[in-house]
Amino acid sequence: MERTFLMLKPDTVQRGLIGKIIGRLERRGLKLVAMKFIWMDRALAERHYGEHVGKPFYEDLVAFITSGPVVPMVWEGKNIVEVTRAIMGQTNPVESDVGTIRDDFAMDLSMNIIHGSDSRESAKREIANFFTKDEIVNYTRVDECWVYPR
Ligand code: IDP
Ligand code: MG
Repeated sequence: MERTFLMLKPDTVQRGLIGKIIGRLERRGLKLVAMKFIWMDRALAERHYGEHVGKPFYEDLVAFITSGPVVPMVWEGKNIVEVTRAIMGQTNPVESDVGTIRDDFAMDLSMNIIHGSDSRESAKREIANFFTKDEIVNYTRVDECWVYPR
């Protein structure tokens, strides 16, 4: 199984959408293996968004992600990066495919509900920014045999 890093952004928390978004991931058959509820400080935000340093939207991005609590999570599943990027939709909700999370819940590029790693390499790095190995839980979901054929 592969893992990815997903994070519900401050807009999701403030709009009371945490349960709705997590529910969509759960019902797809993806497995939650770690989760926190935190208010990120600037240092963590800079580490998380390091790839965007120097871009015109960088300061606004860091200000937004530190503007309230967030829900960082690790999810597990086959092809998890591809599957979660597809469920999330395009970065800009205006361009997101109908039925994706960003299409269903967001109206603006800067408040687009959810972060998700874009490759296995970034997933590894991003997970390590937020979780220690001990904080990731290994378990079997009872319905796994009805999600993936043996
Ligand atoms: P992603 O979240 O779909 O992976 P990235 O390109 O990694 O998109 O950008 C990180 C976040 O920065 C986006 O989710 C979005 O909220 C914000 N962002 C990206 N491009 C712009 C922009 O051109 N203007 C304002 N915010 C942007
Ligand atoms: Mg990204």
